[in-house]
Amino acid sequence: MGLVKLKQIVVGVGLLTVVVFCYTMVFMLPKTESVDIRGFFEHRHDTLPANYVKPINGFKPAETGIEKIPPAPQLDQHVVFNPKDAGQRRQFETYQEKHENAIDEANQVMNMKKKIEEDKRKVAEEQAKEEKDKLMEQLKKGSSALGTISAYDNTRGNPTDPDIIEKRESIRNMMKLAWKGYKEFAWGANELRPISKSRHSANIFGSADTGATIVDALDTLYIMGMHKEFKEGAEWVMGLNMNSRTDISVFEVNIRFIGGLLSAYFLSGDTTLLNQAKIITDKLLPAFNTATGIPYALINPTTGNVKNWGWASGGSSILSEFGTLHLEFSMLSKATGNPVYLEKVVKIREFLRKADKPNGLYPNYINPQTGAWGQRHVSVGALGDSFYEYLLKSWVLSDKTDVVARQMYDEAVEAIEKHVMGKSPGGLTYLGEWRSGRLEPKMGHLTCFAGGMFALGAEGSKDKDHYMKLGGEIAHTCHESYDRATLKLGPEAFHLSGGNEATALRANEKYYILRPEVIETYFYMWRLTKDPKYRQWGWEAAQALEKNCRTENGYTGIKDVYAAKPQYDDVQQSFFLAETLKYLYLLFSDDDLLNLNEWVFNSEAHPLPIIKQS
Ligand code: DMJ
Repeated sequence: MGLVKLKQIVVGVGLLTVVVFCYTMVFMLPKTESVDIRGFFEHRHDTLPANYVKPINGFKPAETGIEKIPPAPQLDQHVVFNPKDAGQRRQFETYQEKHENAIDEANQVMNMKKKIEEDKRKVAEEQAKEEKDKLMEQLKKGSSALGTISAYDNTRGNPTDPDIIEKRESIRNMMKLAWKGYKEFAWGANELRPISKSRHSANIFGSADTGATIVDALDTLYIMGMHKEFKEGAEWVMGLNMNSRTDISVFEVNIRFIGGLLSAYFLSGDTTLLNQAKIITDKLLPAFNTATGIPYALINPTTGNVKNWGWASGGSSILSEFGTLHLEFSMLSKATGNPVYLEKVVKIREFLRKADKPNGLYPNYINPQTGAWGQRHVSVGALGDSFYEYLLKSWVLSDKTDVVARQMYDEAVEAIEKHVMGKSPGGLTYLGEWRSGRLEPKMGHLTCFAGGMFALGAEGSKDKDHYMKLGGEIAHTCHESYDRATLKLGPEAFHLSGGNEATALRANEKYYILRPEVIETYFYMWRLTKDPKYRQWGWEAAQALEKNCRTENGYTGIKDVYAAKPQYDDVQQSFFLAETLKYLYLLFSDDDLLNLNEWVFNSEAHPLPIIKQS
């Protein structure tokens, strides 16, 4: 069918070429002594009055008193048309005939063009349909190696305290607005611009419309009981094709898409979501073909070409990216029964375990072919963060059987405490940026997730109280960064020295892009300590979001948390729906909703079930 249409297009293009040629030839006819027939193309006259004066080049309109014709452009030679002159009349009629023929031909060209466009559209539609049908077939095939998963009961964890019920309901309403705006103005795009009411994407997602917000939001919609919205999102996902013609980020696709689809599968029991996760993961696999097994950061899913970010130290891969795959890949192997995904991440882990580590620390950059570390920069924030998170969570997800991961986590945290952690003059505990032995007293918003991580890792550590305390201290520092800002939302980065404690200094540190990390830490601290201040702090953040980031059609980031009034960045990040709102909602739910003894949240807050070993 596709071939027949292709032939039609070729014939069409041929015909179009002939017609355009004829048409051009008419235009190229030589100008006669007195008449330029090109003028005919500008005015069409079906009936001529007896004393009609043709306004064509070379004829000067006569003032007849009966009809005034707009004057033709002034030329050197002017001829008054005399309708009684048979010769002139014949000449005129010949031109008129040519004119009409040319118009007919022009119409034919237009029709032909329309037809070609129409045919092209049909071919594209058929191709898309064929691809979608093929995808649907694949999605329906293959059952889960875990057997039937029954749908999760989202009504668990309903609070009973009327104040908490009300707060939880307002978080749900925030989700409703975020989803509604996205659906209305950016459906299928990666993200929404709520103010300009338009579509947004970032380079991490590549060139295609891959609905990052839909995939990221599915599980949040599910647990909030927004079933109609979940269904429309899940249906859209059935047609999702990672067919970008430019590079996509292996890490981002993993945490948002593969993680999001796996979660939605485990909550709803819909196997097509699992199969979609598998199809997308398979597209990433060429990135892992390196000497060390450490993947490249970027892959073009159309060509299979791979590379690293141009800015990453000497062509390195990044720790927080290749170190944040273990949960999803190991779960995918469990659910599909195919070991290939687990093999990939175990190889990465083994390489890192055996590598020489300066002061027991993991630098952020490594060359995936030589295995050599790049710049000696260590961070528990940007470029490092979720690597540490995934060591701990791999152990939790494996029902505490992955002891290698736990040991690597414990050793890494010990080194972090020794070299990357500091106390500000005002007594705030922070995690800074370590560069070749020097600790910079500056902490990123991203680093604030670590409060929750320390608290989660306390159980099973050598000193539970110590790590719970550390979690609380990081939560406190990060809360200070919110509290000291005019708009009560935290900056992207803040300093902890010289009278600038927990505040940003430079303009490029002052923005807030709806990030979740601080609220994530409040959530873990609340679940693990039950200290009401964490709910209080979470509520303060929710109110600040309502006041400063809410717009008529969704939520936006802001450019300066110290400004008197918010200036919008006009982007509703997909992680706002995946993480920020989910952690807020869970903060005001009882522990039974996604209980931490049963579920592990990936780096994008997508819950994966702990598969019990006995
Ligand atoms: C999220 O996409 C993930 O949490 C990631 O690991 C880093 N941070 C962003 C949100 O801030």
